[in-house]
Amino acid sequence: MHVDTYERYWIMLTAVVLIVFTAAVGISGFMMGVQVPVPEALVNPNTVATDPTSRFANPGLRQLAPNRYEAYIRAGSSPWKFVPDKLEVPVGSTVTFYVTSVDVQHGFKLEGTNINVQILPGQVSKMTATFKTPGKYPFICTEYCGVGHQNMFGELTVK
Ligand SMILES: [Cu+2]
Repeated sequence: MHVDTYERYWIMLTAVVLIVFTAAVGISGFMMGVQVPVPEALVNPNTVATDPTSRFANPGLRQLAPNRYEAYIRAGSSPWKFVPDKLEVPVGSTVTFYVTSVDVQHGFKLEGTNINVQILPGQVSKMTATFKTPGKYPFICTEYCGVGHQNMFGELTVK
């Protein structure tokens, strides 16, 4: 089969670009630990803050084992804030975050980690990070959610 020289070059270039992009996705996804947030659970956003059987009714940090924590965080816009907005764990801790919204779409970005996720009402987003360096790790809402959006921030202290 005869293929024109220039056409063959373009086919080869296309193959190289495909290989480079596939490698980039593989490297970022597997080697750099990109977390694709999956809906961990579905909840009723109207009752999740008050239902006594919901972990979000009494949010905050819970220790599961030495250096192993889970953090339940509620995002909401009346008023605009994360509950709780202050967390503290010892150095070396691995923390699994469960975040949900009680009203509109919010975001949750934890500086210094690869956690950056949209927070949807009715859905629980789960992400995990290990904190080997002491310091302050601010978290913010990354999704414009109303006139008080700029007030939605908090801080995780590692010491
Ligand atoms: Cu928000």
